[in-house]
Parts: sequence; C-alpha cells; structure tokens
Amino acid sequence: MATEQTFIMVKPDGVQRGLVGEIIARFEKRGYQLVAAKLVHASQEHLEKHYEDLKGKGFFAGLVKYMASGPVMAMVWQGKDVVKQGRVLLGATNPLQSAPGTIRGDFAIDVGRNICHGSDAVDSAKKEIALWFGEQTPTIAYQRSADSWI
Ligand code: RTP
Repeated sequence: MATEQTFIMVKPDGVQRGLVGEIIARFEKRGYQLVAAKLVHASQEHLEKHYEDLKGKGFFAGLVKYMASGPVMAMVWQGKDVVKQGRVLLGATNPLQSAPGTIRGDFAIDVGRNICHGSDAVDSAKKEIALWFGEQTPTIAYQRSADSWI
C-alpha cells in the first residue's frame, strides 16, 4: 500500500457533537489506516500558525477563536491517495455545497461550523503533521490482515 499521509482534524464542534467516532469509522471503512491520534486543546498561537495562509481573511479571528474554544481530535491517516480522497470524504468546505454522503454534507450546515479539517495537498499535509505532532511524528506502522483485501 502507498504510504501517503494526511492530517485530519475533528474540530471543536465535531468533538462537542460526539462525531469523533463517526468520522474515524468513515475513514476506516473506506480502507485508510489511523497511524497517529491525539486530543488537543490548541492555543490561539498554534492555530494562527496552522491557518497562517488565511491571515488576511475577514473570518480569520473568528476562525481561530472557534478552533480554540475546545479540544480537537488531531489525526494522521495513511493510504493510497489519502490526501485527495480524505477531502472527498469530508465534502466541500461550505456544508451547503457538500454532497449528501460526505461528512459535512451529512452533519453540517454552516461554513463556520464545518466539523472537520483535511490537508489540501501532500506538501501541506507534511507541514501540518509536523506542526501538530512534531518533526519526529510518532506514527505507528502496523499491518492489518484486511489490508491485502483493500
Ligand atoms: P479546512 O482547512 O478546514 O479543511 O478547510 P478548507 O481548506 O476547505 O478551507 P479554507 O479556505 O482553508 O478555510 C479554512 C476554514 O475556515 C473556515 N471558513 N470560514 N466565510 C467564512 O466564514 C469561512 N470561510 C472559511 C472554515 O471552517 C474552513 O474550513
């Protein structure tokens, strides 16, 4: 199996609404492998770094405040084309444009409360994984017996 990795995060609203298990289940059932995970209550400073590309946007301050309002579930998922397919599983950024069957399309209606985040490219995945888990990301390598069937 290819070793591409992505950074997926259940945002504070997803954690508060009890959707962590549902989101993990969707990635697992698709065939992806969870290789690192932790619950984190991130600081504003950390979140400003995570969203530094959006610094000029009008919604930036509100976004950081929302993301710092409670714990998030930070995860590294691995598997074939997981960066692109992870975004497909999440659905469009604005839930009103997310297809039913996607996570946002099934559980969200507001762009400012869209319950999950996924890296948008292999390079940004690497940067985000390093930011949230450190340069020496403690991913666990393991072989599931089902992997040869996926
Ligand atoms: P994400 O990073 O969360 O996966 O989202 P994305 O790449 O699809 O979208 P991006 O443009 O990077 O926006 C990051 C997050 O900012 C919030 N947002 N609010 N108009 C608004 O109020 C607005 N636009 C974006 C969303 O929570 C979005 O996921």
